[in-house]
Amino acid sequence: MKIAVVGATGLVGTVMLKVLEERNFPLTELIPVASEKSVGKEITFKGKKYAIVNMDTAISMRPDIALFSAGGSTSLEHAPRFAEAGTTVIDNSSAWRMDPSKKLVVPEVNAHELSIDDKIIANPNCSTIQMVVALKPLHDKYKIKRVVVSTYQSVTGTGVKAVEQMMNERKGIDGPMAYPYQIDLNVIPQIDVFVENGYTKEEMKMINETRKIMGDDSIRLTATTVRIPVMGGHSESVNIEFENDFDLADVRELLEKTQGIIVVDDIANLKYPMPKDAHEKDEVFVGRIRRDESMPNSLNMWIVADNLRKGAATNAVQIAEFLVQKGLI
Ligand code: 2RA
Repeated sequence: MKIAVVGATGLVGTVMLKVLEERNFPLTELIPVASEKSVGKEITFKGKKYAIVNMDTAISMRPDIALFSAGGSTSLEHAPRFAEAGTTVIDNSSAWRMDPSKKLVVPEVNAHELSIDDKIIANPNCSTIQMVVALKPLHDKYKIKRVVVSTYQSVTGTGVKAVEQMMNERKGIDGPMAYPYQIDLNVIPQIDVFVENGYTKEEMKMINETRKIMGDDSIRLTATTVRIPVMGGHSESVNIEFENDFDLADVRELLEKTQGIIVVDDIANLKYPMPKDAHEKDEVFVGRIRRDESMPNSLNMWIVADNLRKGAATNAVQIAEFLVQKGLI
Protein backbone atom coordinates (compact mmCIF):
# COMPACT_ATOMS: atom_id res chain seq x y z
CA MET A 1 0.00 0.00 0.00
CA LYS A 2 1.30 3.38 -1.04
CA ILE A 3 -0.23 5.97 1.25
CA ALA A 4 -0.21 9.75 0.73
CA VAL A 5 -0.92 12.05 3.67
CA VAL A 6 -2.03 15.40 2.31
CA GLY A 7 -1.55 18.16 4.87
CA ALA A 8 1.18 16.10 6.55
CA THR A 9 2.56 19.04 8.58
CA GLY A 10 -0.80 20.19 10.04
CA LEU A 11 -2.26 19.25 13.41
CA VAL A 12 -4.46 16.43 12.05
CA GLY A 13 -1.87 15.33 9.43
CA THR A 14 0.74 14.87 12.14
CA VAL A 15 -1.65 12.72 14.16
CA MET A 16 -2.53 10.72 11.00
CA LEU A 17 1.15 9.82 10.64
CA LYS A 18 1.36 8.87 14.31
CA VAL A 19 -1.77 6.70 14.10
CA LEU A 20 -0.57 4.95 10.90
CA GLU A 21 2.69 4.19 12.67
CA GLU A 22 1.11 3.02 15.95
CA ARG A 23 -1.47 0.79 14.28
CA ASN A 24 1.18 -0.74 12.06
CA PHE A 25 -0.80 0.08 8.92
CA PRO A 26 0.44 -2.18 6.09
CA LEU A 27 2.11 0.53 4.04
CA THR A 28 5.04 0.02 1.73
CA GLU A 29 5.58 3.65 0.85
CA LEU A 30 4.63 6.93 2.49
CA ILE A 31 4.09 10.08 0.46
CA PRO A 32 3.87 13.14 2.73
CA VAL A 33 2.27 16.07 0.91
CA ALA A 34 2.16 19.69 2.04
CA SER A 35 2.13 23.23 0.70
CA GLU A 36 5.03 24.52 -1.41
CA LYS A 37 6.75 26.14 1.59
CA SER A 38 7.26 22.70 3.20
CA VAL A 39 8.30 20.85 0.03
CA GLY A 40 11.76 19.30 0.40
CA LYS A 41 11.63 19.21 4.20
CA GLU A 42 11.75 15.74 5.70
CA ILE A 43 9.55 13.87 8.13
CA THR A 44 10.50 10.70 9.97
CA PHE A 45 8.14 7.74 9.84
CA LYS A 46 9.04 4.41 11.48
CA GLY A 47 12.64 5.54 11.71
CA LYS A 48 12.87 6.33 7.98
CA LYS A 49 13.07 9.81 6.45
CA TYR A 50 10.58 10.87 3.76
CA ALA A 51 10.78 14.11 1.76
CA ILE A 52 7.63 16.21 1.59
CA VAL A 53 6.34 16.57 -1.98
CA ASN A 54 3.76 18.79 -3.65
CA MET A 55 0.35 17.77 -4.93
CA ASP A 56 1.39 17.14 -8.57
CA THR A 57 4.31 14.92 -7.59
CA ALA A 58 2.09 12.97 -5.21
CA ILE A 59 -0.55 12.37 -7.91
CA SER A 60 2.12 11.21 -10.36
CA MET A 61 3.30 8.66 -7.75
CA ARG A 62 -0.21 7.06 -7.90
CA PRO A 63 -0.79 6.25 -4.23
CA ASP A 64 -3.39 3.60 -3.38
CA ILE A 65 -4.92 5.78 -0.66
CA ALA A 66 -4.63 9.51 0.09
CA LEU A 67 -5.59 10.71 3.55
CA PHE A 68 -6.52 14.37 3.12
CA SER A 69 -6.49 16.97 5.87
CA ALA A 70 -5.74 20.20 4.09
CA GLY A 71 -9.01 22.15 4.20
CA GLY A 72 -12.12 22.25 2.06
CA SER A 73 -10.92 24.24 -0.95
CA THR A 74 -7.75 22.13 -1.36
CA SER A 75 -9.88 19.04 -1.18
CA LEU A 76 -12.43 20.29 -3.72
CA GLU A 77 -9.64 21.08 -6.15
CA HIS A 78 -7.30 18.13 -5.67
CA ALA A 79 -9.27 15.12 -4.34
CA PRO A 80 -10.91 14.52 -7.78
CA ARG A 81 -7.45 14.65 -9.42
CA PHE A 82 -6.20 11.87 -7.11
CA ALA A 83 -9.43 9.92 -7.70
CA GLU A 84 -8.99 10.18 -11.48
CA ALA A 85 -5.48 8.77 -11.10
CA GLY A 86 -7.00 5.73 -9.34
CA THR A 87 -6.31 6.77 -5.73
CA THR A 88 -8.99 6.37 -3.05
CA VAL A 89 -9.23 9.62 -1.12
CA ILE A 90 -10.36 9.73 2.52
CA ASP A 91 -11.07 13.38 3.17
CA ASN A 92 -11.24 15.05 6.55
CA SER A 93 -12.66 18.37 5.35
CA SER A 94 -16.34 19.23 5.10
CA ALA A 95 -16.12 19.55 1.29
CA TRP A 96 -17.79 16.25 0.35
CA ARG A 97 -19.65 15.26 3.48
CA MET A 98 -23.15 16.15 2.40
CA ASP A 99 -22.64 15.35 -1.29
CA PRO A 100 -25.24 12.64 -1.93
CA SER A 101 -22.82 10.79 -4.22
CA LYS A 102 -20.21 10.46 -1.44
CA LYS A 103 -20.24 8.16 1.60
CA LEU A 104 -19.81 9.72 5.03
CA VAL A 105 -18.28 7.01 7.15
CA VAL A 106 -17.73 6.08 10.78
CA PRO A 107 -16.51 2.47 10.57
CA GLU A 108 -18.36 1.28 13.72
CA VAL A 109 -21.62 2.59 12.23
CA ASN A 110 -21.72 2.33 8.42
CA ALA A 111 -18.50 0.96 6.91
CA HIS A 112 -20.69 -1.72 5.26
CA GLU A 113 -21.88 0.97 2.81
CA LEU A 114 -18.43 1.22 1.22
CA SER A 115 -17.72 -0.29 -2.18
CA ILE A 116 -14.79 -0.43 -4.58
CA ASP A 117 -16.40 2.43 -6.55
CA ASP A 118 -16.07 4.93 -3.68
CA LYS A 119 -13.05 6.93 -4.73
CA ILE A 120 -13.69 9.96 -2.47
CA ILE A 121 -14.88 9.03 1.01
CA ALA A 122 -15.75 11.71 3.55
CA ASN A 123 -14.58 11.61 7.16
CA PRO A 124 -17.24 13.27 9.36
CA ASN A 125 -16.89 16.23 11.68
CA CYS A 126 -15.15 15.44 14.98
CA SER A 127 -18.08 16.22 17.27
CA THR A 128 -20.42 14.12 15.08
CA ILE A 129 -18.14 11.06 15.01
CA GLN A 130 -17.91 10.54 18.76
CA MET A 131 -21.65 11.03 19.19
CA VAL A 132 -22.80 8.59 16.49
CA VAL A 133 -20.52 5.83 17.78
CA ALA A 134 -22.55 5.92 21.00
CA LEU A 135 -25.95 6.58 19.42
CA LYS A 136 -25.89 3.75 16.89
CA PRO A 137 -26.26 0.69 19.18
CA LEU A 138 -29.00 2.46 21.13
CA HIS A 139 -30.85 3.48 17.95
CA ASP A 140 -30.72 -0.08 16.65
CA LYS A 141 -32.37 -1.39 19.80
CA TYR A 142 -34.69 1.39 21.04
CA LYS A 143 -35.08 3.74 18.01
CA ILE A 144 -34.09 7.33 18.65
CA LYS A 145 -36.79 9.99 18.24
CA ARG A 146 -34.89 13.10 19.28
CA VAL A 147 -31.41 14.14 20.43
CA VAL A 148 -30.44 17.34 22.27
CA VAL A 149 -26.66 17.81 22.40
CA SER A 150 -24.43 20.49 23.91
CA THR A 151 -20.71 20.31 23.23
CA TYR A 152 -17.62 21.42 25.11
CA GLN A 153 -14.96 21.49 22.39
CA SER A 154 -11.20 21.54 22.63
CA VAL A 155 -9.19 24.38 21.04
CA THR A 156 -7.24 21.77 19.04
CA GLY A 157 -10.36 21.49 16.83
CA THR A 158 -9.57 24.96 15.49
CA GLY A 159 -5.88 24.30 14.83
CA VAL A 160 -2.40 25.37 15.91
CA LYS A 161 -3.23 29.08 15.99
CA ALA A 162 -5.96 28.52 18.57
CA VAL A 163 -3.70 26.43 20.79
CA GLU A 164 -1.14 29.26 20.62
CA GLN A 165 -3.79 31.88 21.42
CA MET A 166 -4.85 29.98 24.54
CA MET A 167 -1.27 29.36 25.69
CA ASN A 168 -0.27 33.00 25.05
CA GLU A 169 -3.26 34.22 27.05
CA ARG A 170 -2.31 31.84 29.85
CA LYS A 171 1.17 33.40 29.95
CA GLY A 172 -0.09 36.98 29.49
CA ILE A 173 1.58 37.32 26.07
CA ASP A 174 -0.10 39.23 23.18
CA GLY A 175 -0.31 37.30 19.92
CA PRO A 176 -2.46 36.40 16.92
CA MET A 177 -6.10 35.62 17.71
CA ALA A 178 -7.83 32.53 16.31
CA TYR A 179 -11.11 33.48 18.01
CA PRO A 180 -12.94 36.83 18.18
CA TYR A 181 -12.58 36.71 21.99
CA GLN A 182 -10.20 35.54 24.69
CA ILE A 183 -10.54 31.76 25.10
CA ASP A 184 -8.50 31.14 28.25
CA LEU A 185 -10.66 31.47 31.39
CA ASN A 186 -13.64 31.84 29.05
CA VAL A 187 -16.24 29.87 27.07
CA ILE A 188 -17.32 30.86 23.53
CA PRO A 189 -20.78 29.65 22.42
CA GLN A 190 -19.86 29.79 18.75
CA ILE A 191 -18.02 27.21 16.65
CA ASP A 192 -17.57 28.15 12.99
CA VAL A 193 -19.73 30.86 11.41
CA PHE A 194 -23.43 31.53 11.92
CA VAL A 195 -25.90 30.48 9.24
CA GLU A 196 -29.34 31.92 8.42
CA ASN A 197 -31.35 29.97 11.01
CA GLY A 198 -29.23 31.30 13.91
CA TYR A 199 -27.30 28.04 14.32
CA THR A 200 -23.57 27.75 13.62
CA LYS A 201 -22.15 25.60 10.83
CA GLU A 202 -20.74 23.21 13.47
CA GLU A 203 -24.24 22.75 14.90
CA MET A 204 -25.72 22.11 11.45
CA LYS A 205 -22.93 19.63 10.73
CA MET A 206 -23.88 17.65 13.84
CA ILE A 207 -27.54 17.63 12.79
CA ASN A 208 -27.14 16.79 9.09
CA GLU A 209 -24.16 14.46 9.32
CA THR A 210 -25.73 12.38 12.11
CA ARG A 211 -28.80 11.67 9.96
CA LYS A 212 -26.67 10.78 6.95
CA ILE A 213 -24.32 8.44 8.84
CA MET A 214 -27.15 6.74 10.73
CA GLY A 215 -29.12 6.50 7.48
CA ASP A 216 -32.26 7.82 9.17
CA ASP A 217 -33.72 11.24 8.39
CA SER A 218 -36.49 10.76 10.92
CA ILE A 219 -34.10 11.40 13.85
CA ARG A 220 -34.77 14.89 15.22
CA LEU A 221 -31.72 16.64 16.54
CA THR A 222 -30.73 20.00 17.98
CA ALA A 223 -27.23 21.14 18.97
CA THR A 224 -25.40 23.93 20.78
CA THR A 225 -21.66 23.81 20.15
CA VAL A 226 -19.29 25.58 22.52
CA ARG A 227 -15.54 26.18 22.57
CA ILE A 228 -13.84 25.76 25.93
CA PRO A 229 -10.21 26.31 27.01
CA VAL A 230 -9.27 22.63 26.92
CA MET A 231 -6.89 20.59 24.75
CA GLY A 232 -7.36 16.82 25.20
CA GLY A 233 -10.66 16.25 23.45
CA HIS A 234 -14.27 17.19 22.90
CA SER A 235 -16.98 16.48 25.50
CA GLU A 236 -20.71 16.26 24.86
CA SER A 237 -23.79 16.27 27.03
CA VAL A 238 -26.33 14.22 25.11
CA ASN A 239 -30.04 13.84 25.88
CA ILE A 240 -31.88 11.17 23.89
CA GLU A 241 -35.58 10.44 23.62
CA PHE A 242 -36.41 6.96 22.30
CA GLU A 243 -39.57 5.61 20.66
CA ASN A 244 -39.46 2.69 23.07
CA ASP A 245 -38.73 2.43 26.75
CA PHE A 246 -35.35 1.01 27.68
CA ASP A 247 -33.68 -0.88 30.45
CA LEU A 248 -30.85 1.20 31.89
CA ALA A 249 -28.67 -1.85 32.63
CA ASP A 250 -29.19 -2.99 29.03
CA VAL A 251 -28.20 0.46 27.71
CA ARG A 252 -24.97 0.26 29.69
CA GLU A 253 -24.33 -3.29 28.47
CA LEU A 254 -24.99 -2.35 24.84
CA LEU A 255 -22.50 0.50 25.08
CA GLU A 256 -19.94 -1.68 26.86
CA LYS A 257 -20.20 -4.30 24.11
CA THR A 258 -19.84 -1.79 21.28
CA GLN A 259 -16.49 -1.82 19.54
CA GLY A 260 -14.66 1.47 20.04
CA ILE A 261 -16.52 2.49 23.21
CA ILE A 262 -15.18 2.44 26.75
CA VAL A 263 -17.79 3.00 29.44
CA VAL A 264 -16.41 4.96 32.40
CA ASP A 265 -19.38 5.28 34.69
CA ASP A 266 -18.76 4.65 38.38
CA ILE A 267 -20.08 7.64 40.27
CA ALA A 268 -19.48 6.01 43.65
CA ASN A 269 -15.77 6.29 42.88
CA LEU A 270 -16.10 9.60 40.97
CA LYS A 271 -15.26 7.95 37.66
CA TYR A 272 -16.51 9.58 34.47
CA PRO A 273 -14.91 10.47 31.13
CA MET A 274 -12.76 13.60 30.96
CA PRO A 275 -10.74 15.07 28.06
CA LYS A 276 -7.46 14.75 29.95
CA ASP A 277 -8.00 10.97 30.11
CA ALA A 278 -9.28 10.64 26.51
CA HIS A 279 -6.24 12.49 25.17
CA GLU A 280 -4.18 10.35 22.75
CA LYS A 281 -6.69 7.49 22.97
CA ASP A 282 -8.55 6.10 19.97
CA GLU A 283 -11.77 5.14 21.79
CA VAL A 284 -14.96 7.01 22.60
CA PHE A 285 -15.58 7.28 26.35
CA VAL A 286 -19.13 7.26 27.71
CA GLY A 287 -20.32 7.95 31.24
CA ARG A 288 -22.94 9.69 33.42
CA ILE A 289 -25.48 7.27 31.92
CA ARG A 290 -28.81 7.92 33.58
CA ARG A 291 -32.52 8.28 32.96
CA ASP A 292 -33.87 11.72 32.13
CA GLU A 293 -36.54 11.69 34.81
CA SER A 294 -38.38 14.67 33.29
CA MET A 295 -39.50 12.72 30.19
CA PRO A 296 -40.59 9.15 29.36
CA ASN A 297 -38.15 6.94 27.38
CA SER A 298 -35.33 9.46 27.81
CA LEU A 299 -31.66 9.13 28.63
CA ASN A 300 -28.73 11.40 29.50
CA MET A 301 -25.12 10.57 28.85
CA TRP A 302 -21.71 12.24 28.61
CA ILE A 303 -19.42 11.42 25.67
CA VAL A 304 -15.73 12.31 25.41
CA ALA A 305 -13.14 11.55 22.71
CA ASP A 306 -9.82 12.91 21.46
CA ASN A 307 -11.04 15.06 18.57
CA LEU A 308 -7.76 14.76 16.67
CA ARG A 309 -7.81 10.96 17.02
CA LYS A 310 -11.26 9.33 16.80
CA GLY A 311 -12.66 12.70 15.71
CA ALA A 312 -10.29 12.93 12.74
CA ALA A 313 -7.07 10.92 12.17
CA THR A 314 -8.02 7.59 13.74
CA ASN A 315 -11.42 7.48 12.02
CA ALA A 316 -9.74 8.15 8.65
CA VAL A 317 -7.12 5.44 9.24
CA GLN A 318 -9.84 3.00 10.35
CA ILE A 319 -11.67 3.63 7.06
CA ALA A 320 -8.40 2.89 5.23
CA GLU A 321 -7.93 -0.30 7.28
CA PHE A 322 -11.47 -1.42 6.38
CA LEU A 323 -10.84 -0.83 2.66
CA VAL A 324 -7.66 -2.88 2.83
CA GLN A 325 -9.22 -5.71 4.86
CA LYS A 326 -12.20 -5.99 2.52
CA GLY A 327 -10.11 -5.72 -0.66
CA LEU A 328 -11.86 -2.48 -1.71
CA ILE A 329 -8.65 -0.82 -2.94
C1 2RA B 1 -13.86 22.06 15.67
N1 2RA B 1 -15.30 20.72 14.27
O1 2RA B 1 -13.65 21.49 16.75
C2 2RA B 1 -14.09 21.37 14.39
C3 2RA B 1 -12.91 20.64 13.87
N2 2RA B 1 -13.20 19.77 12.79
O2 2RA B 1 -13.89 23.26 15.54
